[in-house]
Amino acid sequence: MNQQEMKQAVADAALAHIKPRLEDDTVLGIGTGSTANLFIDALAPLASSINATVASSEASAQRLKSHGIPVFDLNTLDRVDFYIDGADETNEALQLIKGGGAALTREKIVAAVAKEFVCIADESKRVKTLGGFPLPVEVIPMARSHVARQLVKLGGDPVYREGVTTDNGNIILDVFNFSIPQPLDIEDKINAITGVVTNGLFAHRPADVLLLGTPDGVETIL
Ligand code: ABF
Repeated sequence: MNQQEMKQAVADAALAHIKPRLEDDTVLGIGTGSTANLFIDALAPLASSINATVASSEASAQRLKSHGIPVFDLNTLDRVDFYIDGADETNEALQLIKGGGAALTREKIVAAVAKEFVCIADESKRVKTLGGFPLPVEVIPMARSHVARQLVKLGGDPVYREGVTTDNGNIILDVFNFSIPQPLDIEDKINAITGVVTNGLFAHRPADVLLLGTPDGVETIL
């Protein structure tokens, strides 16, 4: 399987993973990105039996609605049963870097609420130590320079993502050259910088299940 086929395979595997547990009142959390898009498209044939979703981005909400799948404001729901989303990197503990698509804050909120976070990714995302992928940090615009200076003190090289405004009206700093052997600690330290909305480390709330696409098929990692 090539990378595209692996993404399709994990999207299909995620559907197979949740389908037997779908009930009339199941709430699905839906992520963002090319792998999540394949999952949204795989859901389309089930549109009439899916009664509630929340989306981690406006783009995913639009895609769901285009298939006739209802999308709700998270505040109108008391829970999310499954959250299905991709990642930019995963380590063996299923701690992730996310946010390459600039949707990290809403992704973190949906993940926080979800009972089960199912991560779908091809094997290029699996690493020993997080940080090869530049870590996205969502920042309030007026704090950009302050936050960048603090990120340098932590040892990274922050770069302003030109031309990107998040769905929340903020900017993204991508932190390059930042190996992250202790993700829990770094997640906390970056979130403690005034002006940071959140960062793309999902260490305190890792995935519960990883469906990993490999050339030989989909591996389920718990
Ligand atoms: C989202 O999609 C992001 O958190 C992550 O940045 C990205 C992964 O994208 P893709 O599936 O296109 O590789 O889940």
